Amino acid sequence: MQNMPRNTLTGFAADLGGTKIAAARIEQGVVAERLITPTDAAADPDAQIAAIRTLLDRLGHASGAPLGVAVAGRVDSAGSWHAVNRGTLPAILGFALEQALVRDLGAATCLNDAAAAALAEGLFGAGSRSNSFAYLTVSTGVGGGLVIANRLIASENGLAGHVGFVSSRHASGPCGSGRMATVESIAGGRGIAAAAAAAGHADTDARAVFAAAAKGQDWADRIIATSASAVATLIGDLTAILGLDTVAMGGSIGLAPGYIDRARAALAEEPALFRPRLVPATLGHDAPLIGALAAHLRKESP
Ligand code: ADP
Ligand code: BMX
Repeated sequence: MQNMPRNTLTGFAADLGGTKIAAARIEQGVVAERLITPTDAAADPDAQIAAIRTLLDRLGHASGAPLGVAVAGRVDSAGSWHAVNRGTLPAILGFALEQALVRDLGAATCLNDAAAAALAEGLFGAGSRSNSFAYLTVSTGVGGGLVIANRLIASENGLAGHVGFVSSRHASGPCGSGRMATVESIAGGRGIAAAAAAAGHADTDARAVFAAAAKGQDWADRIIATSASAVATLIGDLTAILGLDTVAMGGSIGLAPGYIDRARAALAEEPALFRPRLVPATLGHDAPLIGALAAHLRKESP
């Protein structure tokens, strides 16, 4: 990607996902301080901005300081924010996010969380030497960002890269996007929790399913194996479309111990041509934060 020295990144970033909001003060490309709070998934956009602002205030953000904001959901070219999965963020139905951030915080750029992470990994991480790169987050949902021939793929409606909404032979139920049997509906955190409930374990989130699998519980192990298989099939499909050479995995599920090994084992069943290099995100949980600030600074001085 276009050269941007990592040490030129100084400012603030926020990352609003379906489960948690993270905010950070970034100095010379490194997260110097980070705060995390749970997402109130049902909250309206003004309340979401207020939650971000509370964290930024505590980090010493002053109006007009460089700020990148990564959010779950699509952000269109006018800076409006829409949930694609209405089950995850039901009150985000088209809101002028960039305008509101600039009004409340002085300066900001916003983009999808997985797109931000893909940008960061493409510039500074696992994708920096790749010609055809995908970042996948397995978290509340399954998100994606694509960096092909050194460009982050974007569409005017902000939907490009939403790879979690691809159909999956591992899935069968409805998805909050309105589609049926998507990768996200079986492999993401909400899908894992739904599978646990269907197996008789109500009120069990994905983290608890991983804990049960670690204790040797078969029902939990099967659910995680299905998630990893669905993600591996998605990687094979994306490779057929885009000729991927490298995929980086992020998100609390993607980075959970053992998950990437399961995905690699499932990917090993694909023919070699459909098997890109699969690695954990080099920047780990910092990727969306670093990418959001990078997007802002690139926009300010392209
Ligand atoms: P967000 O989706 O808000 O970006 P995360 O990347 O933390 O947030 O993903 C949230 C999902 O990850 C939830 O479904 C949660 O249960 C699950 N999770 C969080 N921590 C872990 C963990 N240590 N192991 C497995 N799953 C986890
Ligand atoms: C969903 C979708 C994406 C997002 C991805 C990861 C919504 C609300 N979210 O596919 O926009 O990038 O989840 O988000 O439509 P996270 O909440 O898992 O971090």
